[in-house]
Amino acid sequence: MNAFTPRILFASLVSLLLAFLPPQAVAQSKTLLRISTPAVPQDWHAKMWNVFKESLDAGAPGEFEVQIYLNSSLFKQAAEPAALARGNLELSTVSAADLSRQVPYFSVFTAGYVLRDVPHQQKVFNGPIGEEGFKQVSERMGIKVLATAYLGTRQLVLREPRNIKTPADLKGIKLRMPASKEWLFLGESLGATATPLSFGEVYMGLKTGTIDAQDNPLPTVRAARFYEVSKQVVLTGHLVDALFIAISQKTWDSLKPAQQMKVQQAAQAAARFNNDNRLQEEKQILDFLKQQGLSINTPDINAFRQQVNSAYKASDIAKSWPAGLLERIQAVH
Ligand code: KDO
Repeated sequence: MNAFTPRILFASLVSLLLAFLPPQAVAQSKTLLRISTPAVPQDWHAKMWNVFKESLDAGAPGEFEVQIYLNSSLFKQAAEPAALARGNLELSTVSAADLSRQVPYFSVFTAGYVLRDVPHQQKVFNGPIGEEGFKQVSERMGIKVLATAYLGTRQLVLREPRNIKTPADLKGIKLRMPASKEWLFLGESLGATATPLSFGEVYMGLKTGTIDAQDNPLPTVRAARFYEVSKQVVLTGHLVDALFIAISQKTWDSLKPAQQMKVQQAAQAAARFNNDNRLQEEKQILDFLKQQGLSINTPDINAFRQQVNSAYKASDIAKSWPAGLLERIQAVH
């Protein structure tokens, strides 16, 4: 035993105690809100969390300590919902695929060519359809959805250019998708060979050629610098993608009503910031990608839509959709 041992022991004991205390107790007067996301710093859905923090600091000064963890540095991609449910994490964004395992209602939103465009997406999620789904999420998953952020419209991006007009032209292409049944089915429905990989590994996958392609909204292609290791964009526009800003139900229930209101407002401000900037960027991004040397391929969207629709119709995935939900979504104008 050397002279430092007791001090080290004491420090370890303190960290151990802190780890077992509820987050609220750590900062006595302040409620700790930790945010975990796979988003890279330059992406709008990373930057929106600064807006969340600023809004909360201004609306409820001294009441919250907001800590933002980007690049999946706190929880792995897709591990966030379970962490939120257990109260091990306070805030994150969750995708429709993340929700659909426990709430099949959301599975329909993982399908290609269901949501037409951004106004359609926002109307659906901010109206009775969204309300009904989010209620199920809070009851079954212990997660409260605070706002819907537009992640962008997903396009295919290839490391080597090909002439892609119809789904048949994607045959044999190793298309990276996030690792879940719903995402992989979407990739297969487009005609490609879907390969699961986490977001953090996509850049290297493209660089080394372990994958031929990936799909993401184009602002993310810029933010994560995927354009450096890609040569072609194929404008399939197959998914008008959303991320739901979500808080652990345990955290939410521990807040006073006035604090809940401030948190809700901060989440809405963050979503607005993300949505406005992303939409603006999507309008100009093809110029940027062309300047980076990528070619832009416009495929036969109807051929993709038809193939994707019939693949879903015949699938087990669609069997889990509540009767009439797809038609209700389509009827929103
Ligand atoms: C991705 O892994 O392709 C994806 O776009 C899926 C989304 O649901 C979301 O997890 C997103 O990555 C991350 O936030 C990183 O941008």
